[in-house]
Amino acid sequence: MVVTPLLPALLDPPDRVALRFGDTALTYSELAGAAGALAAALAGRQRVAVHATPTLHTAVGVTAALLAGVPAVPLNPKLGERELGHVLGDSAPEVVLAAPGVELPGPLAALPRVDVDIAGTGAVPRDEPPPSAPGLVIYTSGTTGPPKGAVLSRGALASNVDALAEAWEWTADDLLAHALPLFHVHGLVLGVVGPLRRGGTLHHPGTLDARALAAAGASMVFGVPTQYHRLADQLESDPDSGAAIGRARLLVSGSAALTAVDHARLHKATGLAVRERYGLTETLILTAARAGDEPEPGTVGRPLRDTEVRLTPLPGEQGDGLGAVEVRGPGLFDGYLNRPDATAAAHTSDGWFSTGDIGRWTPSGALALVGRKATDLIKSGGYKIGAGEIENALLEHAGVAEAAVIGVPDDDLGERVVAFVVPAGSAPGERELIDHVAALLAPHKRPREVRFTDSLPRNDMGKVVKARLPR
Ligand code: MCA
Ligand code: AMP
Repeated sequence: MVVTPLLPALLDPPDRVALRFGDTALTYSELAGAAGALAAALAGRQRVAVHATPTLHTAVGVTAALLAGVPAVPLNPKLGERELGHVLGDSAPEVVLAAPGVELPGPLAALPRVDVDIAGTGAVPRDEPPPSAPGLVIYTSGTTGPPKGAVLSRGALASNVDALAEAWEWTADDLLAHALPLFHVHGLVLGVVGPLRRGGTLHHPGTLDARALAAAGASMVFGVPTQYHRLADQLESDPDSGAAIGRARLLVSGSAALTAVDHARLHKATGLAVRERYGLTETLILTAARAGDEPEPGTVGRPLRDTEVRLTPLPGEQGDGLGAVEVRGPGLFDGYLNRPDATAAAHTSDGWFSTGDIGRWTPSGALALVGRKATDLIKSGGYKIGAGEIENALLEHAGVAEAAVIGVPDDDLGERVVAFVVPAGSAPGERELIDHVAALLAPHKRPREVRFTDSLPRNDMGKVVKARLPR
């Protein structure tokens, strides 16, 4: 069977920059050489971990794994020891890809290491696995327990970025700029696989700074709302950068809701209306505001080609148009690694994936998200954070008798993590508890604030009622 390549531009390299990180760039020929050489070193492996710093090395490493047909597990380089131990135990990679000279944390350092040589020269393999083969395993938080690895097939990656290309009229001529982390769908699938599959260019300036972005000359920009919020702040005193950024075709926001205030501020500064798109790690992107549509702030656009989205009325709330967002389509994951129980629980009895989000349709056919079913999921800076994971970490501290973690509205982060703690005996210091969580989990999961209390509000069954905690 002839398999259509996932990254055709690497087989017939155009004369163009493929990847630029800061001041270092690789053309398509150079990328084909470096990733081809690395792919040869990976051939035949079952799974490979990638120490996913926001660098050219990570993009080359993941590209090589995709060329070699070896599923890649991109790892947040700042994972705490508990989380890293879990992810490595669960995904069992045979080797780790890392930039030369970079020191790896304990359990990762124990794996056989392959350094990413961005100057390598090798041939791109001509054979690749079928679209049904796994391409990436991306870890995502749930409400309780440790993160789960979502297995994304090569076909899901290809069809999703192709559907987005159609929605955004995305071509090889586009220069995409973003400063996203490379261990999540947003930065890695949309932000790296996306431009490489088109044969276009990615520029990663490190941060979504107004001047750096203005200098990039991007035609498309991707970011999370926290980045756009900070950009809007900068542009208030930098109209020249606003005008330069406004020469882009599209500013796209996702991973969390962009506020109407930031929509308006960015429109004023750049002349562009930000387009939102919506998705999950498990589903890839589901809906998007099209390039040709006038975006409606507060909505996340229409379903992508071949993606079905339905709203199932919530129990006891029929008739108001609100419903649980459930989906089917070619971008959906194959399941959570080693977790058939969790995979089954995430689907309805008739096989649709339950996103956990609540939405309604607008008269124009766009989806508006109005909330989430679980109060135990927090979105901070665009990162999904399970409250249970932080509560468990807090409870491991001798000074904590009870803990409840919530997301509190925050202008910059969307939500910020706040922990309510009933101390065991004399209260430990707030800093001590924050540092305790930071040692076990990724830094973005640590509470920004700890509030000590005598008791937590509980219902008759003894369950904590988070809605009664002061926000
Ligand atoms: C945090 N810090 C703290 C505390 N809390 N330090 C002390 N005490 C605390 N309580 C640390 C942080 O860990 C960080 O440290 C530093 O303070 C600054 O924090 P902050 O300003 O919040 O973060 P930032 O480093 O400036 O990053 C903001 C960010 C980031 C760039 C918006 O949150 C980000 O990259 N978000 C993107 C998330 C994303 O890609 N989501 C996609 C998944 P240190 O510097 O040491 O770390 S969703 C997805 O893929 C789906 C499909 C979708 O729809 O896209
Ligand atoms: P993750 O599991 O980290 O991929 O996060 C997926 C969640 O991010 C979704 O279930 C939504 O709650 C949220 N999300 C993604 N994009 C948007 C958006 N444009 N607006 C609001 N929420 C979003």
